[in-house]
Amino acid sequence: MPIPESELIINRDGSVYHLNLLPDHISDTIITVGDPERVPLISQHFDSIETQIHKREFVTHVGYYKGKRLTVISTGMGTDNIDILINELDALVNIDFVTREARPLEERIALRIVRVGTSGALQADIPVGSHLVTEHAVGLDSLMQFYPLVETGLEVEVATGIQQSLDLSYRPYCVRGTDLLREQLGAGMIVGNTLTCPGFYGPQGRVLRLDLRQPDLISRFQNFRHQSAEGEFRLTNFEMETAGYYALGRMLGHEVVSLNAIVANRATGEFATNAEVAVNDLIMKTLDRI
Ligand code: R1P
Ligand code: URA
Repeated sequence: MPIPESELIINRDGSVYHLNLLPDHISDTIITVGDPERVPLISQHFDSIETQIHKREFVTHVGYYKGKRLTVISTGMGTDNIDILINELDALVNIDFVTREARPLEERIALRIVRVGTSGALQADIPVGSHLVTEHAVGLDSLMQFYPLVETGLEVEVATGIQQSLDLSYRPYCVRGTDLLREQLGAGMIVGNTLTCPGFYGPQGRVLRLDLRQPDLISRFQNFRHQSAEGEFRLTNFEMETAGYYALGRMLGHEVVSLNAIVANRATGEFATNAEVAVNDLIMKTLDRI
């Protein structure tokens, strides 16, 4: 059955609705960033840039790095944008835009998607300026209320434990990322478990003029532990997108990894004076490993 025009929206020039990209703009490996200004920070290292496109917060540069074709896309902030990003990227490679039919299962294309982002550390032993690769992502956002994500026993246990320790009315979701990509791109980085929050202030325990419903939210995040045969699980850092990537990547069959430059530490109260350096170093590591 063709997918109706209202569900898969294709612009007049044949590009997908929000990303504004054509199937030909998509390389096998895609680097994604939150901040649109981080896209040229990456493409400035390219041998050549063949295409630059933007719509809303989605800025895309396509080019070559040391002879390898790469697409770099910014997403803006939050898992609602990751829902758009991953569904539209998947449509670009796995749905025929003329017939509006999905590729047969045996012909599905798996993308490699590498998020290069910033994040706040929850634990005192994760220094600002360091790089952290996400093993498990826990989503406090509502995206997975709408998809049939299948979680392992351990993932459900962790998510249920976090629900109880935060006294939440809904169960968060927990997803372990793709091991191979994490080992390849995250070599030498701190391996962590990332909490994806539906906001930067209250949901990350920051108080400016509004009080929190749970004044001790940060220490609940910091003190959460889950023991299993695989060892002790703790939350290491938080940001606003990774769990959406890991969950949608699993369901659609794409390999995804989240690399994080730690710019703040909520245990020590520091913000990195060298945040730009940490982000630039992470960009160079990513480009050279990809
Ligand atoms: C908040 O400042 C933003 O920074 C982090 C968070 O996930 C959120 O998007 O990531 P990026 O630096 O990739 O945007
Ligand atoms: N991004 C976040 O979402 N939180 C932080 O503390 C730092 C970066």
